Amino acid sequence: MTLSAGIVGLPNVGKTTVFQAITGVPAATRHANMFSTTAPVPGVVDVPDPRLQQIAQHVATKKIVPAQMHVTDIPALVHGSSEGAGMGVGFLGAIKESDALLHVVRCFENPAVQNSSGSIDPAADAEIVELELAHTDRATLQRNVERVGKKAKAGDAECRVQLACFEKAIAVVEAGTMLRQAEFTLPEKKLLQPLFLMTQKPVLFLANVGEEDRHGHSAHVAALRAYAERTGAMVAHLCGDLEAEFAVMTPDERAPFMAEYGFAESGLSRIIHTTFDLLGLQTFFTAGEKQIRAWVIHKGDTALVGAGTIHTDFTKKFVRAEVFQVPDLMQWQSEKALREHGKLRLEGKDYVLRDGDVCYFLIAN
Ligand SMILES: Nc1nc2c(ncn2[C@@H]2O[C@H](COP(=O)(O)OP(=O)(O)O)[C@@H](O)[C@H]2O)c(=O)[nH]1
Ligand SMILES: [Mg+2]
Repeated sequence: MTLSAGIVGLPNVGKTTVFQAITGVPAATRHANMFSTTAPVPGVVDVPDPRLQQIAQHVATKKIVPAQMHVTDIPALVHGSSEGAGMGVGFLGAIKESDALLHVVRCFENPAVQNSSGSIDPAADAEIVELELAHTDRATLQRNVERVGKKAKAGDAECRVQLACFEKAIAVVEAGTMLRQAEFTLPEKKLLQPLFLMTQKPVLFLANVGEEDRHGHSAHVAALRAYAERTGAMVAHLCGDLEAEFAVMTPDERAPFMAEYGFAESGLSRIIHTTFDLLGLQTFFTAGEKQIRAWVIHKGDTALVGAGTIHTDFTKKFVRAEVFQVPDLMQWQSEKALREHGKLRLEGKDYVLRDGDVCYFLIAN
């Protein structure tokens, strides 16, 4: 599976900067004026995972293939976007297609950068964008209530179930709650899925901090954290300006800068890993002569699902999986030694994969 995240937020909060930091694309369209991004810009990023290199120390291979994440820089939303203000909502499709939203909120002070709301107020800024998304969700739900309502009244059982579900969702939105905060049953989720509701998507707020607050201790970040807690979202801080510079450096160039600024992990890697958590995802690996590769699955997925991620055929022909963990490989240094020390386990199709499992799937001919 591929994971896709859409970057949203008010104008001039650093969305494009964060996009460039994540994708490592050198600055092209960074502007201090508003609405400089007029269409969604897609990008792809390799998911950094040091375990790939660790495996490669002991398994000879031709290439290393990291997991990938799709990221889209989406034009700014403003108050009234859902009614056509600013860039309007013509690009909402890009938001709807995203599995998760990375919502950039300005927490940096810089008088040279125009600010659409007059002052730095992270919670209020976050809310402006979220209310626009909520307005659009409500309109979508209302259209669908009308669509199924008539048939429901005429006695159509399926439409009645849909109607009840859509009305429940409208009540959530009208109570000022994000849909992601509401409990929906699995059947309800299935009914809502085709509507691509935006406030149902998991949100990671990115507090874009100034260099002086690069560890995210300011009141601005605290305010955003409080907002996120109230609304069922997560928060990560990063300094977009710094990270965008780091992103275009080689690892060797980057290391001394990161040390100087006191960073253990790049903001990019933190964001990607938090997004994985947010979406309930994890990684397993395959390792052989041809390639060492990271695969993305949901937490709780079985070996059979994992095999199916590699090739749909594998699901039909699955025999068993040989599984070991990266730290064991680091200790014993070869597959042979893992086998001898009982660290290479044989698992059936119902085995629940753990994050960091290295798997070899035996497939029937
Ligand atoms: N001081 C400071 N300026 C930033 C930071 N992030 C972005 N900016 C500046 O804010 C302006 C708008 O950034 P941009 O990424 O184009 O914002 P967007 O409209 O949300 O895409 C640019 O001039 C950036 O250099 C930051 O972390 N600190
Ligand atoms: Mg932009």
